[in-house]
Amino acid sequence: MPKTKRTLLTLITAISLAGLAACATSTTASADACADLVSLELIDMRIGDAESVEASGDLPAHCRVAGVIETEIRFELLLPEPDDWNGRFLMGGGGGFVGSVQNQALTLYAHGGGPLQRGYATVGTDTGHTGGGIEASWALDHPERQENFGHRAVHLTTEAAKSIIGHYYDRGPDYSYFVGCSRGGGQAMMESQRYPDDFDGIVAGAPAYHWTGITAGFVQNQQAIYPSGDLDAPVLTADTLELLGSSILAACDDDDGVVDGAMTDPRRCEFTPANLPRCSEEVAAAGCVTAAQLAAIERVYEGPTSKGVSIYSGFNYGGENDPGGWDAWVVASEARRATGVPNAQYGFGTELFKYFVFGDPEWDYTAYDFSTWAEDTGPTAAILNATSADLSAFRDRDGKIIYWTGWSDLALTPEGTIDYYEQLQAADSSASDYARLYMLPGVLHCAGGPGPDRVDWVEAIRAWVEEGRAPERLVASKLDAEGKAMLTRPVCPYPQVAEYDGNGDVNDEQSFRCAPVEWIDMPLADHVYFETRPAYRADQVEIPVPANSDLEYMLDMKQGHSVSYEWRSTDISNPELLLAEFHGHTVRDSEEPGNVMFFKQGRGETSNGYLVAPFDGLHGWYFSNETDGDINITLSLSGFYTIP
Ligand SMILES: [Ca+2]
Repeated sequence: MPKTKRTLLTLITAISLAGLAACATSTTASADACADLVSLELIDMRIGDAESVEASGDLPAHCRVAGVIETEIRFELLLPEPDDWNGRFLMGGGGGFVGSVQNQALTLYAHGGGPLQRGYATVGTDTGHTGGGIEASWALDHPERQENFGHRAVHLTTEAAKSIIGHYYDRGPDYSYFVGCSRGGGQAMMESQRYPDDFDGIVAGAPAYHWTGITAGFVQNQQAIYPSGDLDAPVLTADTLELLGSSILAACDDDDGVVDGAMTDPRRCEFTPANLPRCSEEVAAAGCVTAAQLAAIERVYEGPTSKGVSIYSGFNYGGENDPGGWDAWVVASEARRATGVPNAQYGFGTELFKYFVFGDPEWDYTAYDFSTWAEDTGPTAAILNATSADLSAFRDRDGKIIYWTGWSDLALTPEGTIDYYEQLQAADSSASDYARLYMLPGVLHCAGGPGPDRVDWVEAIRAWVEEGRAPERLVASKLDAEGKAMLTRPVCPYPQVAEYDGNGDVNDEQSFRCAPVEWIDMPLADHVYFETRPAYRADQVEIPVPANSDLEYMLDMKQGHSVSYEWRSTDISNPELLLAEFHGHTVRDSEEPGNVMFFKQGRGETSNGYLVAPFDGLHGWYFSNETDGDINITLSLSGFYTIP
């Protein structure tokens, strides 16, 4: 059971709870109790409006509370009638830069029934500013708003909502949940990392958790597609997308045994853009690509770089010619170009760099070479990114978290979500006890695409938290125009995939089983390590670490190479005084700091794990022996590496 939490929003004066409790079954009484909420005063919060809303259509009667935290964090809380309340609290996230009160529990996560129909009290927030979803001028020179958007607003709204729930029902929620997709998925991850006490269960869909990495990709894609800044002259056209998408599906759709416009795992598709027909004399035309078009296409799949080093994952095959895919996110229709924001990657990428990173509305994306990307984006990353793989506090309070992403997402890279999940597993080998990932084939950003996109994530996380039923096999549906399921598929915990039995109805999930993947060589291998792959090896290394000293032991690894390891110290008097940081950095040929990435940090006498090197460089351990005695560390290694 969740513990009762102390809240920041301390009660000053409250409405008469005795009267409320006695009359809770009366609609009139609950209407009065609802209206009385406007007199509830909490520190740094005021309720502007509280009104009873009568039942209409599918929506049951409820109390709607609108309030403001501090000066400009707005929220709206919907409270079921006391007799209808299921004792639970469900917060929904928002999309893009938010900017209006949004609650994705009422929209994207209403499959299987909206929160009020199910009896949840539910809240959403505008994250502390007003504006359009792809518009960030509100952040200019406004660090408070940046922090509110980055993480504070969701947390403070959670605390405010719990306080109001406590006063309205005379008790706090038994369980609290957060669901979100896109920006909302990033909010979900931020909560798990920064405010682990807020929620018992969290669902992070297509999470925008690495803002500085993903927007680097957005801007580099736009540099390739709109190199001069002329929005009337995109390098890629609808003809290119049609050629690209149909070529990929022709090559790979039936790899999974079902021709359905989707790939079970697009990383296994052996299509190569360089093999597309080339246009003669570099004149763009339907049915072929020019050199510039090919370069732009490869940029989108390969992801952004800084000084030649990969800094974030690229996108996967899928969604090239689906409405809501490349046209909306990567390239543009003519109508969209006329708005000045040709596509959403252009909008989010340029707005983030203008208003968060550089504080310069005139910043020109065409002129930025990303060589100082890490330094330039550091302060923004500290506010917006939710990249910590340390979920120990969330785990220790019995929290559960689900991640999911559509394989055809062109907003947040599918492999970005996978990267984070693999980091979690590298940091804690039992991470799947409390964290699971689900990849949805043929699904675009949060919804849409040829693949089934409707999953009752709310019920999945509830059952896991409250009944200990870890989601082993969920079911996704695709609805027809009448809202009837026309296609169902199992949704399997990563890295399992839904495997067709070869003869059943391909539209029925019963014809599929969740099967482990037998990995074939990944596309990454073609680019990185096939030619130069070192032999598999295993070593046992003894590393003496003298008293009160530190040292590094590093392996030379290429991107995509893997290593399994276990180290154990002997002769240590107090394991808490041995600090170990498993990390990697690019090879430094000067005093430049280079790129550093931490995989696992902690104290203790032993650790083990697995790493797929995210970039070429030195990967290994920093050990700091803070005791007064010499110790020895025995390190066992196996995999693909060299010892420099
Ligand atoms: Ca297929």
